[in-house]
Amino acid sequence: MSGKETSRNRLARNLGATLLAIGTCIGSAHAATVHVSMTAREVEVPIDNEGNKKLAWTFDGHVPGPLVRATEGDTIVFTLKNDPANKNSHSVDFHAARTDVLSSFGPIKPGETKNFSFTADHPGIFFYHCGSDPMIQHIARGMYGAIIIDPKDPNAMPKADREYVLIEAEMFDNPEDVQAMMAGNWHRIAHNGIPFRYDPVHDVHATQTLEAKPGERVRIYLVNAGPNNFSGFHPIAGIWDKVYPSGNPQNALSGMQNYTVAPGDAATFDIISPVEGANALVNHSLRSALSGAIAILMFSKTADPTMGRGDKILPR
Ligand SMILES: [Cu+2]
Repeated sequence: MSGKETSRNRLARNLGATLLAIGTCIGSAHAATVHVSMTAREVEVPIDNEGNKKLAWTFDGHVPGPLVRATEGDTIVFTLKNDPANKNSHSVDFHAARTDVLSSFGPIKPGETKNFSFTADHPGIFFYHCGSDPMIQHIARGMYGAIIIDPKDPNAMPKADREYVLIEAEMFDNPEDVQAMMAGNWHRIAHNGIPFRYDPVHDVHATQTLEAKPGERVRIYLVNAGPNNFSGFHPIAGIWDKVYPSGNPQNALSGMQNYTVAPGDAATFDIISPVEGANALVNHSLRSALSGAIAILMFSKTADPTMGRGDKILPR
């Protein structure tokens, strides 16, 4: 009798442990720890398609900074180093994080390093930037980037055939002139650091377009770095099949001609072309478009298979 109870208890205990293990496994099946490290660097970067350079403040020496990607539920462990050769304090502010602003986002001096971590609780496309004073200048000089948090449910959104990140940002001829930034007196608009970067129509020195095949679902992640300008994002000769404000699959809008992305905001835009030809992706505030915020998306049956995939999601 007691022997039977013992074995029944053991069975129950084992079953309980198994169920607990399965539960833990389901709860963390895709959760990972993602280590991200960046170095603030004050270096010269290209400012146009001709290759002219100017001193910028950057994450890892590029404008924009690295594209960060993780999955909903992941823990992101972030390390920021401020290059000892720099002259200024720098910091990072991840819009994908819920944390303490002072300890996580506070500035560090040249030569210092800091760490913080957060869980990626919300899927979507989020802005990150330096928040050191004056923040308007740290962003205008190039300290910005994008982080994609993929939904943990792979079927939460239609599968994209190609993906492109476009970070729109104002450029100022004199990056020392904080008063011009405060007054909104920008001179050009960049996509991924350079005006007309993907538009050989308006700049003969541009060497790339965004590419896809007719019928493919192309997913554009538009991040508006600002610091001040709004972006009304429209695909000339197309319609956004879906728009997801902040990139969250629960925010789906359909059949949109234009959707406004505020400074510091981002959204996911899906487009499908039934025909070969070009769409021009513009900020339809036309001073912005004609100052650099036009990207050509070419639909052709012979589209470069590497574009919009791997390291060509943010083509440099
Ligand atoms: Cu900075």
